[in-house]
Amino acid sequence: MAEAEATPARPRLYSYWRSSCSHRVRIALNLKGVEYEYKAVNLLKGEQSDPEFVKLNPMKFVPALVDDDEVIGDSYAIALASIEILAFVVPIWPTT
Ligand SMILES: N[C@@H](CCC(=O)N[C@@H](CS)C(=O)NCC(=O)O)C(=O)O
Repeated sequence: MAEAEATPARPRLYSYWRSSCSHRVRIALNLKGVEYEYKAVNLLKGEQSDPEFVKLNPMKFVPALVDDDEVIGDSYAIALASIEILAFVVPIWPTT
């Protein structure tokens, strides 16, 4: 009997709906078809200072993308990583 294939863990995106930096990342990830788990960090409630979040991103900013034990804590870096590092199907930039 074939072993069940393990579902690869999706990256977790720590984000806040009013954050323009987070908008940028959500647009990039969605354009690239990257499935991710959305984790809301309510900046108005100060959740960026929660010790658990600070362990992930000591800069206390959203967005932060967590994939396994790697954390990218800057929206431009996440957008670039989504283009260059992860295996994507749809190119984000025009090719011609
Ligand atoms: N250069 C960073 C800036 C991130 C940033 O400024 N995030 C804001 C929301 S757009 C934030 O988390 N602010 C939390 C705070 O000011 O306490 C990026 O582009 O990701």
